[in-house]
Amino acid sequence: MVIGITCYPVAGGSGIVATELGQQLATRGHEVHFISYAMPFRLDRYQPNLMFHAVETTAYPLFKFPPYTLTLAARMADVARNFDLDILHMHYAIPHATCAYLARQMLADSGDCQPKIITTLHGTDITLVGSDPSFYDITRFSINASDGLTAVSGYLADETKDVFKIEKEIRVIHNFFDGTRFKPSTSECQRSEFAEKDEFLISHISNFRPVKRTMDVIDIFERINSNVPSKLLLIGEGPDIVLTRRQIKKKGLEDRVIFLGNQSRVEAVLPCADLFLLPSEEESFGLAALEALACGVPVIGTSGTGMVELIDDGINGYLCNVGDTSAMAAASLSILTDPKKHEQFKKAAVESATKRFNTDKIISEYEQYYKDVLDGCKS
Ligand code: GMT
Repeated sequence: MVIGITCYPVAGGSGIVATELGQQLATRGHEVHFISYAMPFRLDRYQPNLMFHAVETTAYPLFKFPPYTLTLAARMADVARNFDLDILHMHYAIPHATCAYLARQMLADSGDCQPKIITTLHGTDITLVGSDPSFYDITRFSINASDGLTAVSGYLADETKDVFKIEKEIRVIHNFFDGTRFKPSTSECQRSEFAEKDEFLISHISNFRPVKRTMDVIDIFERINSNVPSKLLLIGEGPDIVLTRRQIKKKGLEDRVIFLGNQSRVEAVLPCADLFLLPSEEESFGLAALEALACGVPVIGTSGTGMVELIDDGINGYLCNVGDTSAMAAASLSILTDPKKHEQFKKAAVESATKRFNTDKIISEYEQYYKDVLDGCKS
């Protein structure tokens, strides 16, 4: 198949999933065309069957905001026409699904073949951005205009149907991880760079947006550290980073916390950790949590979110109520202070991740879905 993929190219779950999906599809012999304003994060090497088409915006004094969405739609139509795309696969509804719709209308107008549009919903496009009153109608329209819809969890599929009153089928295709990269401790992982032998290493990866509740991460860590000597490894960047640093200083934890900023190869660091914290308010799936599990790191997450689909409470981690940092710290300590339990959780983490979210399984699900949509078995 010939597949066009558009995603946000910056560090973030939806861009990572889209990029790795494209790479895996290209490995399986499909022709993949990425269309975006920058080379996607993690698309860091040449690969046969894989091409990147840059979308350039035009500056003009009249344009207070350069119309990226129009240029993107025009580029999508251009790539579809020149490379005979079968599918335009959009990651994140806003504005990508809308641009794909526009591209398809342009192709129809010029009498060219029109690719099928598949939109993958990732989370905040539905739970935060799309449901904002200013975006609601256009998000709903663009979702309904897609030929196929997938969501990264059952939780998100239900939310989408509920919030947007969508009647179409939404195929659930979970996030996945590359098992050749995300695996338990490798020689590359230099734990001694971050923590002493007798200290626990706690980790958190996110884009430091309010929805991630990084203040809770600090609170949980403070409680853990007051019971057992520990270090906290923070990976990522975002709007709450300043607040987070301030909180760490206020609590006198500066010498206990290590900031690594954005990292393109988190698999080199993650396996060093003893525990992963993701106390998000909303999480449609939690790709970072999955990557931690795959590295043999138990996860403390939040109930009532999509994380219930990967964290088995009391088996490979714990699920606590949003904001209940006391319960999250107690759950963390129950794992860290019991070496036998810790080992069992680590083992279960790898087993559950590998069994349910391995690349082969999930890429085959996407391939099957592409075939279903192309065969007219639309959602
Ligand atoms: O985590 C983020 O806020 C980034 C966001 C994105 O769209 O890049 O991630 C969302 O998509 C990921 C990949 O499907 C999911 O694993 C994340 O759970 C989801 N984030 C939220 O729902 C907050």
